[in-house]
Amino acid sequence: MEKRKILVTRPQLPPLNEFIPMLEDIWDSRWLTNNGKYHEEFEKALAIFLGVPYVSLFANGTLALMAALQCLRVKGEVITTPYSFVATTHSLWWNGIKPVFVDIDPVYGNLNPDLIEAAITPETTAILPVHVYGNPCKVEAIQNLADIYGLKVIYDAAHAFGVKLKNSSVLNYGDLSILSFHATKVFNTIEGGAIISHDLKTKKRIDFLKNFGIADETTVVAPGINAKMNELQAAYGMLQLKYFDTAIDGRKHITDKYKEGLEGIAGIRFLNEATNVDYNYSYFPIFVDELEFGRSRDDVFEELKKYDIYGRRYFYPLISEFSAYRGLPSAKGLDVAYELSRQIICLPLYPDLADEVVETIVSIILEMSLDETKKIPVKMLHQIKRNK
Ligand code: T4K
Repeated sequence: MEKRKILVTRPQLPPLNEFIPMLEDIWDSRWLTNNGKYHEEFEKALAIFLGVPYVSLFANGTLALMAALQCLRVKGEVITTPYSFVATTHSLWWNGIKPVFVDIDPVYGNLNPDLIEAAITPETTAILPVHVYGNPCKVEAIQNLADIYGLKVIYDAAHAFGVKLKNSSVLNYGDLSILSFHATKVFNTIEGGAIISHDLKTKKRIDFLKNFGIADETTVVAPGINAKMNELQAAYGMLQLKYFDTAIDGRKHITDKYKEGLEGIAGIRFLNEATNVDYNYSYFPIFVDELEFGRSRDDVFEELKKYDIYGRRYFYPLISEFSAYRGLPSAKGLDVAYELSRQIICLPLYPDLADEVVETIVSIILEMSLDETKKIPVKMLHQIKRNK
């Protein structure tokens, strides 16, 4: 077993010897940011790689979310999910938009389209769903509602780099999609992000917005922000693209190994793959059903820590439980999201994670499921739950 701590993820880096000549080139050119040559090259290469019409690079995914909302002039209320990273809802807050939380589906944890209609008011202007763990949302149902009610759809696709639905990029759905290239993501540029748009006019507007709204030396067309990706990140991103497919193969291997090991353990659920989706294997979430497993999610989380293995409870607590949002009327009654957030652990997953580590994790969980002496009798757990 590896000696160092096993964290939920470990960033994939390109070979240093391939990066150094690019750094030398940047040093020579003295062109560091503001639409340099690597930026141009990376934007075009990404659009082809992902199979999308237009890419606008960003300094990070959060700024991309904020700019996407600005670009479409989204205001009033936006329907969104409480089961995500806080940046999703923070982007609304920074735009002066009221988040309206809607509960999620119990299997994949994505916004439940069946509950959206009831949350629409005359103030609603958009829907901001998240493809959680890279699992595609019910995009057609969401688009149907958006069409009927005249709403924009912006996908937070921070986890969905490279994911395809029916052989086409999942980023092609909705009005805009945003990506994150943070160090912890399946594809990273250290920090970074992008907006995917479907026409050149929209891309141009996004590009103005991320550069202070500057259209040319004497024209500012909008109160933009500085959200540009620099040349070092873009060059690094070009290299990362070369190794993406191999990284996905490594991730799939680890995922399959987890599934094989955990299959059949009562009370441990993992996500099954749909046949019409090409996955990126960005996370390996498991859901611990305390009643069935006999031990809680936190028991598993703590037990793994004893072996220096650090899963992460993405996403616990819910965004709607944080002080900024818990006073909102929609922060209540999110029963499915609440339940999943108490069951979730994302197990360590990265391309070069050793097989023995996966085997160790599986055996720790298996052992816990068999540990009758420490198990709380199921009957008593039912009692505790009812009394809550
Ligand atoms: N929307 C969604 C749905 C998102 O998940 C995110 C980001 C965003 C929007 C916003 O995109 P960005 O603005 O970030 O581009 C991490 C990431 O910082 C965050 O990007 C990500 N979601 C979120 C799900 O995870 P933390 O607070 O868990 O990060 P941290 O520092 O605890 O790192 C996680 C693990 O990775 C640790 O075990 C350490 C390890 N790690 C981390 C870094 C930075 C490394 O081994 N090396 C590293 O360089 O948020």
